[in-house]
Amino acid sequence: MRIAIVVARFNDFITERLLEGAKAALAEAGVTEDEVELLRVPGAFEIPMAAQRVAETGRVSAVVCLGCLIRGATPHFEYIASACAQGIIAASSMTGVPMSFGVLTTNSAEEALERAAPGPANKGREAAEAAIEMATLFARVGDGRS
Ligand code: INI
Repeated sequence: MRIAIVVARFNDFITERLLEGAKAALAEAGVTEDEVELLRVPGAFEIPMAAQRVAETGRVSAVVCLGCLIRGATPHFEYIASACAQGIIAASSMTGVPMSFGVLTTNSAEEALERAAPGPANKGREAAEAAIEMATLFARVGDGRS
């Protein structure tokens, strides 16, 4: 099973931890490193574009989307969070490839760190597990054309 991970560089002190959690979950599920396609993008806003592009290649069974938005001085927060979530859903609907949402939207860096800590609460791990489950489900359901 080939899986893509799209990870934002913005707030990389968090997103790299989400990436570690996602990679660990994929490895535990038997997905080898060769079967993981990693795409880095500038920020959460760009995640849906890259997710859609890699899904359109037909190479991957699911896309894990990882990012981190920390509410603060930026008025961008709501716009980017909304564009990211809606964009991922739209990209998944348009391509038929499941995409999971491992994008943190928190009030503080502390909250983000809690959700990016190693272990079962890591949201990158959770997103990877959801992606595998959905890819497995879709493989079982089929596309109705065979
Ligand atoms: N991108 C993030 O991933 N997280 C943020 O918290 C954030 N803030 O705060 O602005 C952010 N902005 C960058 C944005 O995602 C785009 O990369 C940028 O606007 C260029 O299109």
